[in-house]
Amino acid sequence: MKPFEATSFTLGDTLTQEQIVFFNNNGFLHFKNFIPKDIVQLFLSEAKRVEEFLLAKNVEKINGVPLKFGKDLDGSRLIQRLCFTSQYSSVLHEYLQDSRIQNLTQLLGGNARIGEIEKDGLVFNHYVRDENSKFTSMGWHTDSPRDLFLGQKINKMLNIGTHLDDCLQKNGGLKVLPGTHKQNIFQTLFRKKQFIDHNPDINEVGFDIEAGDLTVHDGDLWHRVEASSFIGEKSRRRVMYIPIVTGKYDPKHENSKTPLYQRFAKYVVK
Ligand SMILES: O=C(O)CCC(=O)C(=O)O
Ligand SMILES: [Fe+2]
Repeated sequence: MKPFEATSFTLGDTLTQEQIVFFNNNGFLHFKNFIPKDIVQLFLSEAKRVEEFLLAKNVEKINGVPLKFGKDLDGSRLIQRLCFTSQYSSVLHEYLQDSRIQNLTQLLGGNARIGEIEKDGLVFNHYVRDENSKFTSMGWHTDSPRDLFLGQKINKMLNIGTHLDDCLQKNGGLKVLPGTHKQNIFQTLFRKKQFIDHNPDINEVGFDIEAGDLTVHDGDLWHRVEASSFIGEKSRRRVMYIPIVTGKYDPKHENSKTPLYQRFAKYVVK
């Protein structure tokens, strides 16, 4: 593979031809300043409000999907992976109706749609690193095979990340392997040990992320989250993901069963 040229774009109301070509070749896109800083603050406070509500109610699962709990730097309880967040926030629900987000479905075409109540809905990930924190990184994985555990074939999907903290690539964060979305199913499943392998790859590409940036990655693209090089407050990294899904409409509800992989996730996702 030749050295990768890092490129970021600006997202207008529709994708440009250049952006579509970049996505088809590489399996991801990085858009700068998708939302302004005051909206970043608004989303952070909404997520905090939802988190406090769920903690107060001792909610452990939403629509069958377990929440991931941890401890913040001050020892207080933290939800480190919150799902279906927009179900509890009209602000975040409104955000998902943004025409620029809706128009990203054109990358997949067909019946591609924002999966607000499918899969895990709007996921809010909260990483922070100190001596007590376990959720600092995520091993190499692809997002699409989770369908297999739901008894379905793998459908094309994308994950859209709204980044709410700054994170320069030299300090960790999301790393991807460009082009690995164009592989056979065997490679999608087994190129690396899903979630277990945390080793850097010479071909991995990182992002200089500013709060308010947006990333899009193909569900078949190999990616990982590298732990922050900082300890404490500077390591804090909050990012929301919403899937764009295809295939049969499959909404989750209160009585949805917990998928098998999520019952065991705590043993492998470090
Ligand atoms: O935190 C990130 O940027 C990526 C998280 C991720 O890959 C996942 O939740 O599947
Ligand atoms: Fe992922």
